[in-house]
Amino acid sequence: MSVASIIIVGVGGRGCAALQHLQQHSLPDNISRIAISTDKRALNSVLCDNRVLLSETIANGRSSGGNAELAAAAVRDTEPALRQALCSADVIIMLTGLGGGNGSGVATELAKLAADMAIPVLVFATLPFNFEGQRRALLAQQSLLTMQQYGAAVVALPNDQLQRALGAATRLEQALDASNQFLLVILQQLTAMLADTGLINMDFNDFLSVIKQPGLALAGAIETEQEDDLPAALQKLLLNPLLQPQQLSQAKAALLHIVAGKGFSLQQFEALGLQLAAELPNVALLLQGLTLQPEADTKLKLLLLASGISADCRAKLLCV
Ligand SMILES: Nc1nc2c(ncn2[C@@H]2O[C@H](COP(=O)(O)OP(=O)(O)OP(=O)(O)O)[C@@H](O)[C@H]2O)c(=O)[nH]1
Ligand SMILES: [Mg+2]
Repeated sequence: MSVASIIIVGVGGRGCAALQHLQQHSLPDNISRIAISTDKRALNSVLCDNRVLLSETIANGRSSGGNAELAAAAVRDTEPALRQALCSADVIIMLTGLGGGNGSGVATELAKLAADMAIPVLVFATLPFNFEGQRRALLAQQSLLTMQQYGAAVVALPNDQLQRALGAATRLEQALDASNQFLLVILQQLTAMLADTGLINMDFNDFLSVIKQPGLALAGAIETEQEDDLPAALQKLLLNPLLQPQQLSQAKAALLHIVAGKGFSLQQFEALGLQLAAELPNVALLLQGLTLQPEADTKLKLLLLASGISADCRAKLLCV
């Protein structure tokens, strides 16, 4: 059995910032990190395994200046190098901020290219703050839909929810850190789940079954110290505004992965499954896995990935 190759791609300014945050933390060996942008400075600010500078002829090594079409043209002009950089991937996890030129133009073109290369894609995409205006919001919405049309599972993370989650007085830097941290914990748990053999194993094909559902996806992860607190932790995870809890009930597929100590009981396993199932009345595929905690790690962990959120629900999401 070969280890799946996971490429995490940071696209545009937001994607590069998220990649840089990940760089400060360890991830399993089968993960490689690639930064992709028209903007040389943004690329050079990231420590990663590979960088692809998109068409210098079109963008002169600078940002797209909010021009998604220019950024998309730069992707097309750089296609051979992108194919080369991505061809070893069994899955691409894309991090980006929609509404900007690179974020929207590049992410959508990459979703198209990946579909052509038959590589599944999971996208974590921020949506612009309200104050950034209607134009960016519309562009972001279009990009969300386009990526889904190319078959990508897209987790939308509206930046406005950061205020709801953290409080209005939160410093901007803190809010952006929290958004990076939210991604980091999900990606750490997801990549560990795929790398480790669990007691009730959740493998790459389980993961693919969930992300191949058409529609929007949701993701969240949480860590706690106490086994008794797992139901409370699941509840807290479900209520995180960044997880878009109001959309969860539409999900058609979901996976819940638990990392717990040797004392974790069958009853606790079942209770968590029932607790989640109650939130997912439309789910047709619910996968639940368990990995026993490594000795050196005392944390209990929960990871939730849900997908197949319908077009109806998409419309609501775009209005929040
Ligand atoms: N949460 C979060 N959102 C960000 C961050 N940086 C940018 N964004 C969001 O992402 C959107 C796109 O911004 P950038 O990533 O800077 O733009 P870009 O993709 O580089 O596009 P161009 O510079 O126009 O080519 C913005 O409108 C913000 O809403 C960040 O560090 N954290
Ligand atoms: Mg930029």
